[in-house]
Amino acid sequence: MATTTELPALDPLDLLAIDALLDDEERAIRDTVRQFVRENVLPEVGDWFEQGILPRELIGELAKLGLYGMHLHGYGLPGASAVAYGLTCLELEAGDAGVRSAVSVQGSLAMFAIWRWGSEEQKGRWLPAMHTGEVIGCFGLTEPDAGSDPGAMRMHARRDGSDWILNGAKMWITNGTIADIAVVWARTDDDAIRGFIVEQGMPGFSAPEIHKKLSLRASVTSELVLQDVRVPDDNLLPGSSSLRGPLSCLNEARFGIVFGSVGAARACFECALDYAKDRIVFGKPISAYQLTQAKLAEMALEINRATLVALHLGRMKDAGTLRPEHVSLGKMGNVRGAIEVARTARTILGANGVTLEYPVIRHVNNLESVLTYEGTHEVHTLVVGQALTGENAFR
Ligand code: TGC
Ligand code: FAD
Repeated sequence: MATTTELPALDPLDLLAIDALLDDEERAIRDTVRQFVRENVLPEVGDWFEQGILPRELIGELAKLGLYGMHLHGYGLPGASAVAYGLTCLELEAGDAGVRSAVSVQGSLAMFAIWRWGSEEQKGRWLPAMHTGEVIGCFGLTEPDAGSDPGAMRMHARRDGSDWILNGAKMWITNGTIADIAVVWARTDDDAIRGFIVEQGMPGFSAPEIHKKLSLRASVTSELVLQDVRVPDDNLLPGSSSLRGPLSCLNEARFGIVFGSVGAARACFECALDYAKDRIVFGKPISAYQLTQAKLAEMALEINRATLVALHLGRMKDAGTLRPEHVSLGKMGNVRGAIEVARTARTILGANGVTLEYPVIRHVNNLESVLTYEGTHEVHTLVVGQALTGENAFR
């Protein structure tokens, strides 16, 4: 083994030198997004969170960077690797989960649904415009009475000549109010579950914003209300007729969260480490106390573990060997770990841990949504449990 004097210096923010496992292109994309977040998100995101807004201009800036649908190919889309997309999610969520959500929902949910299950005509019409941010999409699966169990959905689509008539409501839909199109999943009379592209302005369709959230405040969350909305058959996604359709899209967005949650954890760790070195209590920086060092060591351990898991899953996705069960394991572990890191960071900051002057409480609150959306911790636990035992314990 080389002596420590021959080895490169330790980087506290990359203790295991995981950076060396990335290639030049992955590093370049990561650095570009990190710089963007430093310049365009971090200076203002505390105010956005306080005001409960996500500025429209930011949505345009993310498009200019080419992030919407960046991991999809064809139709003028970049076709970046899964790892590059994951690192992008990580850097965006180091800014704020709401910003990562904007990119996840557009690229991994709305665009992916059309890319995977749409007709050639739909793909050509919508995907290029969604990549440039000209068209914003949302993804409506959850309903007031059907969240973890989307098979219980009540949204109904009935055939009427060459059209469909949709009735029902979706709940907790990211970007609903600002979206130009909504991918809405509905049950048809043959008991199939099908996806429809519902366009803003179609009579009977409204998307009121949900207020009073104390989490993911820098993100628009909405209800989708459909009352006798007439949708032409051309807007039916022809490729999917069961829950497999929407669930396949969730795999994509969940994958982004496996990486994204590491970003939130890293941001909290970085803040807590700096704070601990500067904060003098009982005559010494709190970083000099064993209890603080134990907290920092546990945080570093978790972040390095979670980064390696994310990278491993990313490599598997690029190799075509990633299964939904792998994504569930990654989402479960990395979001839980990020919450532990964020809450520990909050304790290191003392009272400053509860103000938006620092990023930590924002991430703590955001991670409560991340724990719940894209499949709750319990749902992923049962997916993994079923993979281990062969027993379905959902029902
Ligand atoms: P089940 O009978 O197991 O399966 C029905 C059909 O779906 C297939 N399938 C999958 N296909 C692809 N990927 C997956 N992960 C799949 N899981 C199941 C399955 O093979 C079957 O196919 P087929 O061809 O035989 O019809 O379905 P179930 O009703 O028992 O439900 C299973 C369960 C509970 C795991 C699933 O429904 C689930 O994942 N529930 C959680 C719902 C959820 O995650 N919702 C998220 C909404 S979107 C969101 O939160 C966006 S947040 C904003 C952001 O991302 O930033
Ligand atoms: P429920 O399903 O009612 O679950 C309540 C509790 O019961 C949870 O703890 C759950 O884990 C537990 N539970 C459920 N089933 C079982 C079981 N079998 N065994 C043990 N425990 C169980 N949805 C979309 O479609 N599109 C979006 O863009 C979107 N964006 C969102 C943005 C935000 C900010 C939030 C908070 C949510 C968003 N969602 C979106 C909705 C999200 O996906 C759902 O909230 C989530 O799937 C859980 O559904 P629920 O809230 O109805 O909880």
